[in-house]
Amino acid sequence: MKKMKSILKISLFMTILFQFSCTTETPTDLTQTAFIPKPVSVTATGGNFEISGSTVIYVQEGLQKTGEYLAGAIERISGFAPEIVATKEAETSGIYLSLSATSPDLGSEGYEMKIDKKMITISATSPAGCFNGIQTLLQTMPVKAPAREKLHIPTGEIRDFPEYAYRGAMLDVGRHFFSVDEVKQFIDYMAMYKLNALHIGLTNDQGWRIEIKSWPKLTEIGGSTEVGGGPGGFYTQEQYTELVNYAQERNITIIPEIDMPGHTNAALASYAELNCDGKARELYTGIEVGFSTLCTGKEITYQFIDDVFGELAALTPGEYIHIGGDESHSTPLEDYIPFVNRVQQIVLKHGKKVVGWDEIANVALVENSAVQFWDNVKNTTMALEQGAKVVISPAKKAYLDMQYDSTSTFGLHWAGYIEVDTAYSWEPLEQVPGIKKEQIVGIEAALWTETVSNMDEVEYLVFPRLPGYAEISWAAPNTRNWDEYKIRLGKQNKRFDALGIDYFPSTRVPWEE
Ligand code: TNX
Repeated sequence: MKKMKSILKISLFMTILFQFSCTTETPTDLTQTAFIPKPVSVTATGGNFEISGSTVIYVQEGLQKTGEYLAGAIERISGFAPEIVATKEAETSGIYLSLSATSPDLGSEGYEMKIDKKMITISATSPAGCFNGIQTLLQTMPVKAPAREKLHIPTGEIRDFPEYAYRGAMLDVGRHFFSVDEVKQFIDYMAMYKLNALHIGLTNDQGWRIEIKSWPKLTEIGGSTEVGGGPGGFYTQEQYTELVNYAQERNITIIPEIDMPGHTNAALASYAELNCDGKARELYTGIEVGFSTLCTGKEITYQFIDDVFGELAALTPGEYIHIGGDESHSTPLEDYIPFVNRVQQIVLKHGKKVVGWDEIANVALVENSAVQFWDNVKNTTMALEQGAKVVISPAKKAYLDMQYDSTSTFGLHWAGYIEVDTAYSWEPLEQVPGIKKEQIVGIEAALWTETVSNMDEVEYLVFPRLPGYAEISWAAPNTRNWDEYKIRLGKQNKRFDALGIDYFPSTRVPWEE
């Protein structure tokens, strides 16, 4: 009887132990991970690599920051804080970040990852490639694991590189202001999906958001409100630099836009002399477009632009400055053309390349310019004829501010409704007749913020469409297919929930139970 009891006890203990150890599944098939964007190739070898309190991250020279990023992420997930060790040798255990990759097709942002039972090696030709590999690795882990519970990474191999060099998102902080922390959050969301370009719309009719020391009223007055009449806000140059650096540490270049000659009411309200009639405009908090213009015939206008771009260029490590140029309905074409001509020269003078909305193709573009296709195929074709490159951002497909459907809470629908499948199922090469892949810099999904004023609302429009745009810019066309993608996307809901992301629960996606 006593023996019976102890057998019962042992078996009860075993059951509890078994159940306890099975609370988190141990994944063993790397090919079953719902990676977004989809890697070029994934093979599985059926085992596991364990991340525990003793896991070390070895980094080759030049990868200290990249290693710190990975260590920080692992700590947030598991509570384990991996030690980072600089190394010159090829390692045999732990996680090893290396710049020893040689395969030329990896390019500057590709990577190879080998996961076996003792070791994970991510190798690339640049820190950017390693960073991308890290994002892939993080997708094999939960967003949040029980504290100090070992993480199990399925073994296998991944080879991966992007289709397009420029993989962008745009955030309009002119219509509604978003704080430094909110923009950092946006940057983190981009980094999760290997996006590498944040185009930030720093000025618009409703607000001027970047401190310009030589023209202080731009932010004092022009930064003081936003759509709906809220308090607005702006970034000091120090804060802006903090954003630039935060982005850079995540392989993201910030492309600042100062929109002109239209979309300039905030500047025109700040300085009377920028208006042709010498009278300051009232601040504007509505959502109309096309009513404002800088005074293209006044010399002070160009002094102003020179000062603004001078200060901005000094804050910008990236190669491009975005000059806007869109919807200048109050600027006659005969004024618009010489104006954009001079603005291009000012950008060049400050050592930057020009990018602008497709309307700027009406002007003789300077060398190395890029044009952002958003609406007008004719303009974009003119840009191509001039030898410019194109960023593909068709409003009908890639505008994150378009509503999903007629019931959507936030967003506009002037370019149509963009459900999650529509957002995913299009091809950059088919947007402009005759365009060749070499003429495309990449793609960009734009979030205009007339209708959204906080991160919950931003998340509703951005998720779950952003991962799809990331896949379009990363994965080759013949590997993309909605029916297969939607399964992977459906598996992201737990991640979104764990991250506190208020996504739109589209019924077209088979969300996991
Ligand atoms: C068009 S796209 C605009 C923006 C608006 C947006 C709203 C572009 C270059 N201009 O000014 O915010 O539509 O969807």
